[in-house]
Amino acid sequence: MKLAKVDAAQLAAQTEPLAEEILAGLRAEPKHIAPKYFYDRKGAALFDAITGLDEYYVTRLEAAIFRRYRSEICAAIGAGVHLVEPGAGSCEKIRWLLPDLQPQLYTPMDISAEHLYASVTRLRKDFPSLNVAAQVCDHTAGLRLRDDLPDVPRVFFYPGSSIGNFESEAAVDFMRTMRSAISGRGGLLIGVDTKKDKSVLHAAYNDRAGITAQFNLNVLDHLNNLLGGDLDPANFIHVARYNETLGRIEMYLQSTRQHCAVLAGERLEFAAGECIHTENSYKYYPQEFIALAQRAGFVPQELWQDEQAWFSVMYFSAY
Ligand code: AVJ
Repeated sequence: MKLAKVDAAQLAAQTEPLAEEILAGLRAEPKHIAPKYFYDRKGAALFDAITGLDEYYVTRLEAAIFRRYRSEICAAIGAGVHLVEPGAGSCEKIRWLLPDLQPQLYTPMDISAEHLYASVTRLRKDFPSLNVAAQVCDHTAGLRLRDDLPDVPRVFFYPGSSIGNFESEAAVDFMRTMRSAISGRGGLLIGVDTKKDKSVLHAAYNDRAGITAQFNLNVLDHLNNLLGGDLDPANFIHVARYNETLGRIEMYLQSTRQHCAVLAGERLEFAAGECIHTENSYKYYPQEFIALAQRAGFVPQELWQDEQAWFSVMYFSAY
């Protein structure tokens, strides 16, 4: 099967820096920046470093679950599917399923064309018989699937508890969007972080080496580069706390002093102690998450967890 590359115009339209969106968030009260802006080249590298931290159990446990239950997971999905991975980034996690799972086609999606094509090149080298049709797409703004894709069962792969970045209602909406992109047999394989002791969560987002702090602060450099600006990371500190009521980690950049900055030609004022909300990371008990997926039209099939039930991998079918 040969599929043409994404054309340049489509690519440009989808990756255009969203100055208005970003400025609207920084004019708002409280100020906020969407977590997708963490991932410039440096941010992606910092996130990779986070996944290797002792305190960040998320990636380690998810990988262990996939190692231990790979054959069950592949059996639940079945062979010959079209696997679609929104926000695939480095395309590392699909390797957990290969070569056991024999998809007909793999569609990694990412907001960064550069990152995506580099990842796909590496993947093709290691799995030359895998059909890959990559797609540049900001999946938080809607799924754009090409219409020249084969008519085989479509299975979405959304690992890493990326779903935790959405507010719960938005998570249902996003799952509904995936659900409606499945026409026949198909499903959703998803990794979800679980509610657990507050101290464990706190440590995972406040690591001793300060990598999460660097990751959070880097968003300012990314915005400066993207839009032209002088947001100074030295004026902010990293704050991450678990909001028990809402069941989510909240990350902020807190201004340590009153100051002004310019971004995309606009003057922004920061009071001493003022926070920019940069990320939510929702945690769900499996039953809570299953209820959300059901509201999106998915049917629960399987649940795999580590021994401590700190992380969950779930498979839902579309029917
Ligand atoms: C990629 C959204 C799953 O919420 O744990 C890690 C991002 N932020 N440390 C998470 C993140 C700070 C991560 N997700």
